[in-house]
Amino acid sequence: MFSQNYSSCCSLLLILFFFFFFSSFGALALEVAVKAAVGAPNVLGDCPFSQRVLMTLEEKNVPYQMHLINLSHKPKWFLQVNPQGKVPVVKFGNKWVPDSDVIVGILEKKYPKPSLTTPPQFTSVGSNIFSNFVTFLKSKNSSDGSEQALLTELKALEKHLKAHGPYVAGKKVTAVDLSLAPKLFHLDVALEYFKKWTVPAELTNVLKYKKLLFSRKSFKKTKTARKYIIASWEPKVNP
Ligand SMILES: N[C@@H](CCC(=O)N[C@@H](CS)C(=O)NCC(=O)O)C(=O)O
Ligand SMILES: *[C@@H]1O[C@H](CO)[C@@H](O)[C@H](O)[C@H]1NC(C)=O
Ligand SMILES: *[C@@H]1O[C@H](CO)[C@@H](O)[C@H](O)[C@H]1NC(C)=O
Repeated sequence: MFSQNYSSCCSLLLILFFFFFFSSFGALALEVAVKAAVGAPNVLGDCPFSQRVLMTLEEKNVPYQMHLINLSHKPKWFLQVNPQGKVPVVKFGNKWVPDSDVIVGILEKKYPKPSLTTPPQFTSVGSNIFSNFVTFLKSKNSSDGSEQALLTELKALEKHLKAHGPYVAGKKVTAVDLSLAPKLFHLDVALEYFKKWTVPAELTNVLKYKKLLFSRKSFKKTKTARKYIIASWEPKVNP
C-alpha cells in the first residue's frame, strides 16, 4: 500500500518535473532556422552564415532550437516568416530576423557576456577572403589572376595576425573570428577538393589561426561534414 502510493506520487512529481523543465526550456531556447545538409534533411548543413550565428550562440551559452531548412524546398511557414527565404533567421520575441550581421548584433546586445565585440579598427580584417575564394574556386582560367587575388588577401591576414594574433583582435576570440571560421573551412575543403590547392605553408600565422578556430568547441559542434560542403559547391563549380 505504502509503496504503491509512494511510486504514484513519485511518477506525478516526475511528470511535473519534466513538464516544467521542457516548458521552461522551450521558452528560453531561441529558435533559429539554418540550412539543412544537401541530400540529408536531418543533418545540419554547410551555410557559413548559419554556422557563424550558431557559433555565436554556443560561445555565449545561449540555448537554442534549430529548424533545418531544405533550401531547395523551403517550407511554407519559413517563407511566411521570412519572405526573402535566406538562412539564417532567428526569432526574437515574435519577430523572425534575417541576416547574420543583424542577428549577431542583436545577440551581443541581448547576451553581452562573454563579450564578443570586435574593436572597430579590426572588424573588416579578412572580409575580402570569401568572395576572392569563390571567384578562384569557380575560375576555369588559371591566368585570370583569381588565385593571386586570393593570395593577396590571405597575405594581408597573415600580416595582421603576425602583428596582433593569435586571433584577429588578440588573445580573445571575437565576432570577426566567428564570421571567418566557417568561411576558411569552406576555403580549405572546396579548394583542396576541386583544385588540389591548399593555403601556402609559409603563411604560418594563417595556418595557426585556422587550427585555433577549427579546434574551438563552438566550431566542432556546429560544423558540417566535408562531403556536404563539396555537395553544395559542386553545381556552382561545374554548372
Ligand atoms: N547576408 C546574409 C547571407 C545569407 C545567405 O546568403 N544564405 C544562403 C545560404 S548560405 C541562403 O539562404 N541561400 C538561399 C537562397 O538564397 O535562396 C547573412 O549574412 O545572413
Ligand atoms: C530538398 O528538396 C528537393 C526539392 O524538392 C528534393 O529533391 C530533395 O530531395 C530535398 N532534400 C532532402 C535532403 O530532403
Ligand atoms: C584567360 O585569362 C587571360 C587574362 O584575362 C586572357 O588573356 C586569356 O585569353 C584567357 N584564356 C582563356 C582560355 O579564356
